[in-house]
Formats: sequence, C-alpha cells, structure tokens
Amino acid sequence: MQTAIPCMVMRGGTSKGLYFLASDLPTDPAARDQLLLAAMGSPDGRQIDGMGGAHPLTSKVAIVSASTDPDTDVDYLFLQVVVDKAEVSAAQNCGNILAAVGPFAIERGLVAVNADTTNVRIYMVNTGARAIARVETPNGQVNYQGEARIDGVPGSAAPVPIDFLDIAGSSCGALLPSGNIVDVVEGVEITCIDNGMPVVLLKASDFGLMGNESPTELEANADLKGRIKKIRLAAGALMNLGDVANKTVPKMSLVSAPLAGGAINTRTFIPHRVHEAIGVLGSVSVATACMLPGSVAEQVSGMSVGDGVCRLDVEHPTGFFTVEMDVADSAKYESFTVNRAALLRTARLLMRGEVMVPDGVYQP
Ligand code: NQM
Repeated sequence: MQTAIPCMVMRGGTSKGLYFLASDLPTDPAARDQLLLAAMGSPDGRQIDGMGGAHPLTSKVAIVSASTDPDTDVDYLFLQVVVDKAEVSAAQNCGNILAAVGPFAIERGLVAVNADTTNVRIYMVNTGARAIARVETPNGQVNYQGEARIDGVPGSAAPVPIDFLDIAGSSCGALLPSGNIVDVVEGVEITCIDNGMPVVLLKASDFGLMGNESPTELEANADLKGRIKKIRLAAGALMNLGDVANKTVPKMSLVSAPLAGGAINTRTFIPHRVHEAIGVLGSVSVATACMLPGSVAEQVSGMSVGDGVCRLDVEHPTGFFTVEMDVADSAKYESFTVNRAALLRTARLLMRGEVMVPDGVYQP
C-alpha cells in the first residue's frame, strides 16, 4: 500500500520542485524528511524511484502555509533534498523555487485573487526575510502564459517580478560576515557576502581559468574542485556558518570580467555541482558585491555604480540575470546599505495531484 499526499509540481525560475501545503505533511521534521526523501527517490544518483530530477536544481521542495502575521500572506519553507544522500536541508533559502510560491498559494486557496495582479507577501522561513511576488491573475485565475523570458528556461511565460526587502545578512548575521571586504584563504583573495544567499567570491584568474569554462569542464577539474572545497570549509567558519562540510552554503562563485556587456561574469559551485545559470539570491549577493568598493567582484566588474537604483546584469553559463538594486552610502563598504533588491522570474504549474509514498515510510 502507499499513502497519497496532495502535491503540485512547479517550475520556479530555473528550478523545479514539489510544492506542498504544510497541513498535508507531518509536523515532526524527522518524519517529514523521511517522507520527502521517499517522494523524491533519494538517496540515489538517478532518483529513479521518485519525483526528483537527479540534480540539485530539480530536487527541491517548498512547504507553504497561511501566515498568522497580518502583514504577511504566506510562510514559505524551502528544503533541499540531497540527490545521493539521505539528507534534507533547511540551511539555505531558494529564490527560484520562491518564484512559484505566489502562484501555488493562489492555486491552493491560501491567497485570494484581488485584481488583475495579486501581490503575495511571503515570509521566507529559512532566513526570516521577506519578499513580495506580483502574480498575474486576470479573470480570477493565475496566468502562466506571457512574453517574459529568463535565461535557462526555453520559451516565454508570464512575468513574476519579486521584491526583496530585508535580506542583508539573512543567513550569516551581516552583509559582510567576516567583517572584511577581502579575506585571504589558502593564499587566495576572497570576498564573503550574504545578501540573501551566503556566497564566496573568487577570481577565476586566481585558478588559471578564463571564466568562460562550461559547468561540465569545471566539474571535471578535480584539482580546482579540491582547492575550492578547502577554501569553502575555511570560509564557512569565517561566515558564522560553522562546519559547512555537509551544508549547501556557502556557494562558491568564480568571477571574471564581463564577456557580454554585463556587470560581471560568473561560474557558481552550488557547492559541488556547477549551476547551469546562477541562483536568484546568489545573483543578488554577487550584484551587491559588484557595488562594494574593493571587493573581489568590484575588482573585475565592468560597471561603476553609485547610490540610488541601478540594474546589474550578472552573466552566467546560459545568459545573464538582471538584478535591480537600490542602495545608499555606497562610497565605503563599511557604510553601504541595501534598501531593496528586485528581479524578474517566471513560474509554471506543471502537474497537480498526489505524490505516492510507500507505507512504512509514512503512516498518517
Ligand atoms: O540563490 C541554486 C537555484 C538555486 C538557489 C543554488 C537560488 C538562490 O537556482 O536563491 O535560487 O544555489 O543552490 O534554484
């Protein structure tokens, strides 16, 4: 026998995952995680006996519930289901999966449609930060079709603009968690930053790279992976994240001068596989670093920016990611303040139904 759990499969930005109402899952985190591992088919490199797509970007879960805070519509907990280990991690947030949380909340009746566009105010449980997603809702329903294009997703879809309000230091306690604009680890200059996602910035040239290498080439470079792993373990401690050996943060972003007219070029280890694009909050952290005088990113960036609102194109292996930043006191990193970050995503409902979990894993 199997147990059927109501679930939607959604694409959020350049990621894909299972979306659940919190009320449909066990409240005990250990029981919940066992269920999610079985639903995804982990641990198994192919996730052949579950819904996972055998890659970190397609082995993700959103758990959504109505908020009790009158200024918030829904609470969103993100969980990364590790593909080849029996691990489920709440240690990071995910801005791509976030893109479908608004549509899901409307589809599942947590948020009422109030006009042609419905603003969904989302509390991101993993980091305690907030976002507002604008979802097109003509005729009282979520619209998924439209002309918005994002790199890494074929075709076009309805736009889902997202505003982030208070994400600086949301995982590490400070925008620059080490207290420095640059640290030297293993003889390499790094910038440790958390504007929504803990990221370590490294210059591609310090590793003998051009910055235009493909994710497959980078993943095949054992020497590079070994060096990055060592730096990551040391940086984790500097970033107040403790022992990060089994964590998915910090991400490691190799940066170089822009190749296509953007602000900066990136290749990002998340942290073992290399992203085909770049994460949402990861790109916000990189864009922020481009604006910080003296950072590793600013050293290679092709753009000089100051106070107020500006747009930065963060280049990645499959295109670029535009981040809108509103900052103040940007002349010195010590006083630099982020007022707001905004970006565009798209999302789509792919399947609605029930995911089947074998008995023995979960009995309601
Ligand atoms: O940085 C991948 C993704 C992400 C995370 C990762 C993300 C973000 O592309 O907010 O979106 O870095 O693990 O889904």
